[in-house]
Amino acid sequence: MPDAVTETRTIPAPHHPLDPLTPDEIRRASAAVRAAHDLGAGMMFETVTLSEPAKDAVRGFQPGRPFPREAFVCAFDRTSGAVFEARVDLRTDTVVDWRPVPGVRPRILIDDITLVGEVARADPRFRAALAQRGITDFENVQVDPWSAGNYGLTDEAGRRLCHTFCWYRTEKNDNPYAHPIEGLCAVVDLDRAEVLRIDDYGAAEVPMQSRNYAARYRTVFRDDVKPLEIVQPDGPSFHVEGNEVRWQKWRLRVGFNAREGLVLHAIGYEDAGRLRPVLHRAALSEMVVPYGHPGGGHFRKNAFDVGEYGIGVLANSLTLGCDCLGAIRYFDAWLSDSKGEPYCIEKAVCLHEEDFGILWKHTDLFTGEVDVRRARRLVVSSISTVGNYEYGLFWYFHQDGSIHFEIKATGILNTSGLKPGETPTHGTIVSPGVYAHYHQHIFNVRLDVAIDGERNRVVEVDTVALPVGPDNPHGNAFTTRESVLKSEQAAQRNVDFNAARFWKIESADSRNGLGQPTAYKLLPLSPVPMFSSPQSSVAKRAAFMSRQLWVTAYHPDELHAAGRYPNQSAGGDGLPAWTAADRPLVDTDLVVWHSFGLHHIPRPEDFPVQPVTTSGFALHPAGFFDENPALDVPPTASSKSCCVD
Ligand SMILES: [Cu+2]
Repeated sequence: MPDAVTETRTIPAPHHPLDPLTPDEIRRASAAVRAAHDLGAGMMFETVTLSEPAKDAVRGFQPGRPFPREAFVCAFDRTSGAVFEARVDLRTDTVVDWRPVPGVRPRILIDDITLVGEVARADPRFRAALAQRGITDFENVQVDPWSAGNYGLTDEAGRRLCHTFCWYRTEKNDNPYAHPIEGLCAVVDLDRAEVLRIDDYGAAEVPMQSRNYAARYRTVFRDDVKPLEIVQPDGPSFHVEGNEVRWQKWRLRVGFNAREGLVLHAIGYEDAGRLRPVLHRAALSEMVVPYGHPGGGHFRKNAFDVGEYGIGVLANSLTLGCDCLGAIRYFDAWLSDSKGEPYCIEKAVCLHEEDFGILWKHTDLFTGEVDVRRARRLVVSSISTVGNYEYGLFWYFHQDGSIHFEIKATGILNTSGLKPGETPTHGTIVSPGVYAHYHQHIFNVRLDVAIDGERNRVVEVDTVALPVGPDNPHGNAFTTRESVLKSEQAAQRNVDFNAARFWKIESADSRNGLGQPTAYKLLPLSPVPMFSSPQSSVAKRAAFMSRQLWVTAYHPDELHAAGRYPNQSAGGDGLPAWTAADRPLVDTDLVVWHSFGLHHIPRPEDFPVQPVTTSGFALHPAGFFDENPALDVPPTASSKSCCVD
């Protein structure tokens, strides 16, 4: 049995400048905007979220003292398509900034997701195309709303759209992705609630073999799985106050918003009584899933699940004993609906500890003395369902000072029907007639670094084999070459396998006891090359995927790697636009952006539900400490017997 939940509700009052907006603040912010700038019956709220305070305000915060509090609001008028941004001072409930944002599209909203299917299924042209495919029970057709991208089509210009693909369910709980309805795409105008166009690329027979994974469909389970219980009789080792988490020497704050989902702030390490900053802010900034099939409507499949849908909006309510084991602290997420009203995703974020094997060990070969420590890690996680896929966002904090970020991808492959006579050159057949296209999941994480303070530099470290010669007569010599990345253009870098390349983020002001700059190294554990042509629409819109490393000079408005409004964007926003200025990067306040991901050539084993596949990166202290910082981790009761004192 899992241990009891320690606490489930987030305290509904802001205690710190970085706390997410409370339900009352969401309501007051949208009311203030509506009172000052009512857009009428077509007014929709894309976002009502914390306008994060300046770093000075965070640093100057003193508990119990008043602090600045502002909301960022994005609203639009669905009758005209006009988009506006506002800032609301929540101390006075007044709109302090209101500006139109021309030429952009807001995110696809929850309202749109249900609307798209209803509109498509009711359209006579869509019904006729289904009937041609032998389907007349239209209520069993699932229509997935996909972001439309931007392909320069004149009839799509100026509209807020979804592109769609559809599947068939034989019954309510059937896995529809076993039954793709190939070649039929409706383009839906979200604001007019009508089908703009039907793109019929030609039918294929709908595969009808059921491929269900849910327990309700299984009669046989393996019978040799005995209970494995996580027991923490004295409770967890973390302490939570509001949104602040203290775990051993780590300190951090948990945040959450509709777009990025889980956001961590003020990550620091307590070292000899001194709190040493590591990261000011860390979050998944953007992601894109480009598919590699050129035909049908499939060239349009490249969802930006953060910026186009909001990975936070799509977060699950987590369940003890299923998603999370042990002594758990959950955080609820309060978001705004399209009317500006608050709603809660209960238990959206899970905080817990995990056993993590061996922390360190040595057996003295000559005396036989053994010393070993068990490792545990602190896990802060959330899981979002984006259509057919699930993405788990997992931040891990380790006792040796390292941080690890992992994305767990699971859920169901996006499928299509194999056309008659089609050679499967862009995907894998995972069921008779069912084709899962090659694709990638490329993520970009934004790391507002603060290694021992704001003044940092990024150093690229390559390992170089030295030529055989007088200084290397045996050919065994290799050394490292370090290059400071001096400006934003020079800091657009890729991994180099042959150089075992990594990047160090160094403090300009702090040195360890050995005289070295204190630093963390970014280890790119899951680099993926881009396979989309640089000329393609998706490559222009998701330029972040072309480089594994970008570094920018800190600017508070630069949060999203593909820009604030990637939905239907033409491209060029975000990192390529900001770095065009080629700002200097040495010994200043920096933001490190790391692109990584999953290169997904589907396997039959990924269907009908995909086992978790992981990708991520690590931040390891590299001279941040003078020695292994985990020497003081005590032997656990179970490992004491392995240690000779
Ligand atoms: Cu995939």
